[in-house]
Amino acid sequence: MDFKRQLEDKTQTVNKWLEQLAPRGSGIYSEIFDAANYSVNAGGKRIRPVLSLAVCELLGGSEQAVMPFACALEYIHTYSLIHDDLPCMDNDELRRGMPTCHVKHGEAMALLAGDALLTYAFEIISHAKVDGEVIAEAVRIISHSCGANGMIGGQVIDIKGTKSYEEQVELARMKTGALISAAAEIGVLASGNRDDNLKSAIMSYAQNLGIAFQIKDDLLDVEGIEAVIGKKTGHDAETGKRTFVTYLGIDGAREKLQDYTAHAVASIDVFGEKGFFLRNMAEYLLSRTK
Ligand code: GRG
Repeated sequence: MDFKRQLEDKTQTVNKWLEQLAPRGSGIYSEIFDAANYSVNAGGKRIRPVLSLAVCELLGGSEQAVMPFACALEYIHTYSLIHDDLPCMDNDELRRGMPTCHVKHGEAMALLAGDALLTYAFEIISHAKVDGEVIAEAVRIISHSCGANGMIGGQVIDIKGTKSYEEQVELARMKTGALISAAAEIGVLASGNRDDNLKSAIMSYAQNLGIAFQIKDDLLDVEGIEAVIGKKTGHDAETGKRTFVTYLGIDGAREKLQDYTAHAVASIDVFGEKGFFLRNMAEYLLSRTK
């Protein structure tokens, strides 16, 4: 099966599980579910849960074991986007071509929808039908990756602004890379495969992929097509935010993107032919247009 077909299959699997596990409730507070599900279903690429699924399968694990953790990560990713779009952060009105959560549901409801998704992620993890020790380890991996020493710390660096290329790499490692690494790590965890060499290979792949992903995001903000990305481009330049493009220029950033992608791909040499999907995933993210 070709890569595009495999990606579509995995994305469909993710969407099926997200639909099954969607936060639900009724009553006079039910707008919170509308707001949360509005953003979960607003056209995301599902890269993180697809990565978790692919890693788990590569190491011999099952869809059932990994998907609750993978969906939890997608809920956390969605919460971060909702909060990132708020007027007190980036103040964006469009994401993925649709009005952002606060434009659609109001600022207070969007703030709460983000909070609800973050909390719900851990509820989902607690219900996973795997050993308690695996659940505890998943909570450790995911909470660390999205906390102050991970994604939120990265957002703080972003708000304060970077002063050097090295700080820019640190920002990318924390803000973007932490969740991508966590996606890979929970795939390893859920697979039950405890081969340390294979885990190191996967983690090196994910760490390089995370930085490459942010470099691509910075490039898209400069040279992407608004109608394809579904949000305003040029935001970084407009707000004076320093990015990889500021430090490296467009050509330099493209070169680094190639380098990090090549390192990601080389990291998983050990899997040989079985690494087909992950190798192609890295190439796909390099050339993505949104
Ligand atoms: C907790 C407020 C708060 C922020 C955390 C993650 C984050 C920091 C902010 C989100 C904005 C942003 C540009 C993050 C960098 C990571 C990134 C490129 C996110 C977009 O991920 P995609 O492309 O999104 O996977 P889709 O739309 O496909 O789900």
